[in-house]
Parts: sequence; C-alpha cells; structure tokens
Amino acid sequence: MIDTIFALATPPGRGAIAVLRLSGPGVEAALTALGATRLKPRMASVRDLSHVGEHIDQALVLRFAAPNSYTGEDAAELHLHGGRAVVEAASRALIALGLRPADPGEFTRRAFQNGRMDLAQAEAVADLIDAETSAQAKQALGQLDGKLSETYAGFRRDLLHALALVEAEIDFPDEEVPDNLARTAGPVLDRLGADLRRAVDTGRRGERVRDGYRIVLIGETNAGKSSLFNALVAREAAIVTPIAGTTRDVLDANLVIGGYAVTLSDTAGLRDSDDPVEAEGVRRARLRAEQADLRLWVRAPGDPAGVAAAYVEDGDLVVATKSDLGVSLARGGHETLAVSTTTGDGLAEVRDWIAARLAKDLSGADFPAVTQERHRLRLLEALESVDAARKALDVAPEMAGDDLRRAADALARVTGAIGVEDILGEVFSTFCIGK
Ligand SMILES: Nc1nc2c(ncn2[C@@H]2O[C@H](COP(=O)(O)OP(=O)(O)OP(=O)(O)O)[C@@H](O)[C@H]2O)c(=O)[nH]1
Ligand SMILES: [Mg+2]
Repeated sequence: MIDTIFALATPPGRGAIAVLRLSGPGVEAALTALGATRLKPRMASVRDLSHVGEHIDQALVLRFAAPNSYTGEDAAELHLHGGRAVVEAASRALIALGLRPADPGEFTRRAFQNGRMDLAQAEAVADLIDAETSAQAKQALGQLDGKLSETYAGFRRDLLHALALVEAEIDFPDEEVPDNLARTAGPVLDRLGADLRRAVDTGRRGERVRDGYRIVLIGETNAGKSSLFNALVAREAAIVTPIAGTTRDVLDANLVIGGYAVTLSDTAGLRDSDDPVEAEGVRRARLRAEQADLRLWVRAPGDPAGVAAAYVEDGDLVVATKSDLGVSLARGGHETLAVSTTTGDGLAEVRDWIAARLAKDLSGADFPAVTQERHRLRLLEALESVDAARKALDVAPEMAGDDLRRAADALARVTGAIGVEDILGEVFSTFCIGK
C-alpha cells in the first residue's frame, strides 16, 4: 500500500497563508475526517477544518482527483492561515489520520514514477525553485517544458534507427554486409556523433548558467586583487593591507551580473614562498585560475609579467589597478582596463565588460543546453560508444550493435527511461521537502 504523505509547501514560519500539500490514496478519507466534504475537483472551497472536536482553521481547500494532479495521485492542498500553531494543529491531525510527513522531493518523485514527468523535468523543478537569476529561471523553465528531454529523445531515436539497420544486416548476412552498413548506418552515426559532440561542447554553458560562471582574480601580491574584489562585491569581504601576501585562502562571493550568476574568487598573490601557509594559498590560487571560466589578471603599475602570465588565456582581461597613482601599465597582448578602487574610476567599465562577456558566453539561441554534470557524463558515454560503433561498422558489425545498445542506455538514463533505481536517490536527495 502506498503511503499518503503531506508536507508544508510554503516556507516555515509566520505568513499570510501556509499551504499543506497532501498526496496518496488516503487523501479523500483524510479530508472527510477533517470536515472537508463535498469538494469538487480543482475547485477552491472554504471549509471549517476540525479534528476530534477541535477546530483547526477556516481553510481554502483544493482537491485533485488522480491522475489529474501534480503527483498523478489523489491530492489536495489546504490553504491555512499562516501561523505556526495552525500548521502544527493541522499536521498533528493529519498524522493522527495515518498520513506521514513527506521526504524531500517525494511529491516530484511520485510525479516521475507516475509518468507525469521525466527525470530531466524533475531536475528542472528543483532548479526552478533554486533559481536566483532570470537566466537560471529561463533555463529551468525550458527544461521543465520538456525541451531538453526532447533533444535527448531525438538522439535516442537516431541511435535506435542505426541499431535497427545494423541488426537487420546481421540477421540476414551476406558477403556485402560491411558495404551495405557503411552506406546505410554510417551516415546516421556520423550525424549523431556530430550532434552529441556539439551537445557536450555547449554543455558547459548550461552548467555555468545553473551553477554560476567562475571568475578568478589573479596577480602578484599587493596588485590590488582584494581591493577590486571588495569593490565588485560591494562590501569589505576581504582583508586589504599594504603587506604583500595578505590573502591566503580563496575567497568566494556569489553575485549577479547582467542577469547571470557569477562566482567571483579572490586569491593569494602568486609568488614563491617558504611559508607553508602562503605556499598552499598560492597552490590553490593556481588551481582556481586553471578551472576558471574567466581570469582577471590584476596588475599594479610596475608589476612584472611574473607567474600570472602563465595562467592567463586568450580572451582574459587585464585590470590595470591604482590608476590614481598616475603611472600607467605597459600594455601587453591582452585587453586592458584601468581602474582605481580608491577613486572608483573604471569600476563600471570592468562590470560592463564582464556583463558583455557573460552575455556572449552564456546566452545562445540553441537552448536547451545541458544543465547538469550528470547529463554531460552520460552524453560523453554515449558519444564514446557511437564513435566505437562507427569504427566497428566496417570490420565487425555485430560489435557495433553492442556499442549502439550501450549508447542508447546511456541516453535513456538521462531522462530516466531505464536504470532508474540507482539514479533516483541521487536526483531527489537534493530536493526540498514539500516539492
Ligand atoms: N592608490 C591606490 N592604492 C590601492 C588601490 N587598490 C589597492 N591599493 C592598495 O594596495 C595595497 C594592496 O592591496 P590589496 O587589495 O590587499 O592587494 P592584493 O592583490 O589583494 O594583495 P595580496 O593579498 O597580498 O596578494 C593596499 O595597501 C591597498 O590599499 C588603488 O586603486 N589605488
Ligand atoms: Mg589580497
């Protein structure tokens, strides 16, 4: 027997209303026991709720009849007055009536299990709830609409088509098999390989929109990295002193620039040091510089090209600091903007430059992008298998069949069409309760 579950769907604490969400086969009986009878599905009705003679609240009650609900089960929403005591009394009554509090993500998990959405869509629900920027919300909505699932399904259809061609040839072998296959399945696999490669390549973009674009400040000690960091995040987050080697740890701040989520990191100045603490700081700074999507090479007048130069890539920005000192930096091969955190000059230009870079790197007409590492790994797996199948086609077609089946499995795991049990926990454990 499936449990009937309930959870507070609105944030805990005091508010105008609090919504308790119910789902499962026992919903109707629970509503009746609370005094909420004669409810038309999908119609809002005001009902006095009470349990064992105790008045709980005058609530707005919504009932959904299976399968036409979020979960696909019988479901209901109790819109209560948003006080702790009211919510507690209603929760106590529901437990007494045999319902149990829902686990994180359990409503959406049931929606998935009842075929109301696939796994990629379920992930989009969590992403939409977590979205803090317009780009994140837009991306999650696209995924919820099923656009991403449709892309994966398209890949899978092509794969199964190629597989059918291969199997047909194996079932009716004659000496021309490899020739025929190269002619029929070959082009299908070539196209599919190209599509998958493109999806994997643009995959980082979707992940960056979702998890934040990583910008790292690097440079010599005393270059003014922490001063710039504080100016960009608009608070005194990092310690600034005239002492070279002030910053040791990597400091991260999350900010929104041009509608995109950004993680900005301040790092230790790059120099050789005998101090093990500073040396560890420098090691971490280098690692971050390598992993970043964009490096701001922070240089004060007179700073040598030094170690930082090795980490700066084409397309990175040089920020020439301390422009108020009137000494200009010799321009190198990179785009350079002058700033002074003392006067504030040039800060707006740096922000605008970053915004333009984000728009260039992260916006794109070819949404939906791959939004999760989990998806990207499966796509890579599929791509490898498709490449292997393409090679096998000419020499050992029966092996190509195995490779194609592996590729199809990898894609099916993204949307949860197969291999569901082992990924369910991974996907739903990050959800909030009530969703
Ligand atoms: N005149 C002037 N001084 C600045 C400016 N920005 C930073 N400074 C000074 O330069 C010194 C070093 O600044 P920080 O921001 O700590 O430099 P950093 O790159 O973080 O240094 P480390 O953490 O040691 O690597 C401090 O004394 C700052 O006050 C500026 O725009 N103009
Ligand atoms: Mg610093």
